[in-house]
Amino acid sequence: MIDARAIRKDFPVLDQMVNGRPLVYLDSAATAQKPRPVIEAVRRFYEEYNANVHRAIHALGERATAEYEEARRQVARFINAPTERNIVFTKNATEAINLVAYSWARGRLRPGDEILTSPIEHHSNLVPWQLAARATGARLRFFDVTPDGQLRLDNLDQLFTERTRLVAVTQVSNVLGTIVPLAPIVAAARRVGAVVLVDGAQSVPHMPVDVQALDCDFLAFSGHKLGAPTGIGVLYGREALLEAMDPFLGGGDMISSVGLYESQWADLPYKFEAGTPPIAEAIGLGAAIEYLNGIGMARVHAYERELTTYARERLEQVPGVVIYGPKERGGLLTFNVGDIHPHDLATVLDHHGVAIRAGHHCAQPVMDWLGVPATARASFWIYNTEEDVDRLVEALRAAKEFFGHVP
Ligand code: C6P
Repeated sequence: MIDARAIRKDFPVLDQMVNGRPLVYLDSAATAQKPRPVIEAVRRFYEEYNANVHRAIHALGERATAEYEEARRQVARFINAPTERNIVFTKNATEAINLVAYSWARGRLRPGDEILTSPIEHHSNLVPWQLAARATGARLRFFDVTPDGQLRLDNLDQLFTERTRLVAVTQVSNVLGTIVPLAPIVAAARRVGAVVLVDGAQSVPHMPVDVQALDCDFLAFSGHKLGAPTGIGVLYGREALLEAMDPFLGGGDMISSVGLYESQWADLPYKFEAGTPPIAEAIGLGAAIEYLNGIGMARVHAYERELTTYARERLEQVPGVVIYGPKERGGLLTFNVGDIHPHDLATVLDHHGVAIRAGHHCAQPVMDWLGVPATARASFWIYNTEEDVDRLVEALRAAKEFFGHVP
């Protein structure tokens, strides 16, 4: 088991008082805090070797390029991609998914083709497909959801048809915590020749993810949810697909030669990285991965499961608390307390130094499915402890009292 109390000391931002109480940060699904080695890596870049990459013929530029490319290799190893050519740096998971929606889907989907996705997706893995469907005449279809918030998998032979060209699905829901079993979905996709995109935004920071074992075609995730800076994300793509795709954005660095009317594209992955990339951010991502490797992703996952189970059991004891989603889940709990609006709840919790997220969590179809306008959400990472959960429960009881919901 990991020692969360020791880990916590690596995250300077957690060592502060908020509204007179020690901070309890339970919003890591929105963005995770950064460990000191990441902050140091970014500082070193700016203090010692800030320069543009792939361009400069000088010592600083060569070091910046080497560190940037080393970060790409670290990402490739972290998700077991065959080579670093499979790793495209983007701004975030949202941009990675949009890259596929533009560069793969637009040129390939035909009227009547089907994109299969689910009602539990984050907007980032839904809206790009709505736009692609509108542009191509393709049709969106959806997995069914079981009453406890899992994807129904016993009707895959009806869902997947000879028109299914793409399945885009999350590995972990950011609202329900559902862990989607991808193996049967990938197998069904293979039977009809569909391409599989996995939204790994809420899985890659929390569990071992191996793209070759998953056998997916694309995987998207954001650095900022795994301890890296904001502004860096990753698209993993199968090499043959990336090779066949047109560029997403045009500009510097993504070309091999340019004429007035025609250009040739750079090799993978640079074909998809137009303009000056987020250099410090990518180097920070490499440092975050190194930090997580030092802990071990299997241990991260095991620890979060234990802590989330503890949190679930504690919250279930608070009268009026309704928890949404399946029992077996990722490291988050989404809930409501009586008829207290989640925004009001989050405000009172903040007065107690406890940071949670409240709202629709960029997943309005999930709210529609739950039949509520909004929820509260507590999400956990490697630095959270049982004491944090106890503080959450204590603050919830105080909020109930404040709003007159006694007991
Ligand atoms: N979810 C949350 O609080 P970006 O914004 O591109 O870094 O990540 C988008 C995204 C995609 N898929 C899933 C499953 C996600 O959870 C997110 C981001 C945050 O739940 C911010 S809305």
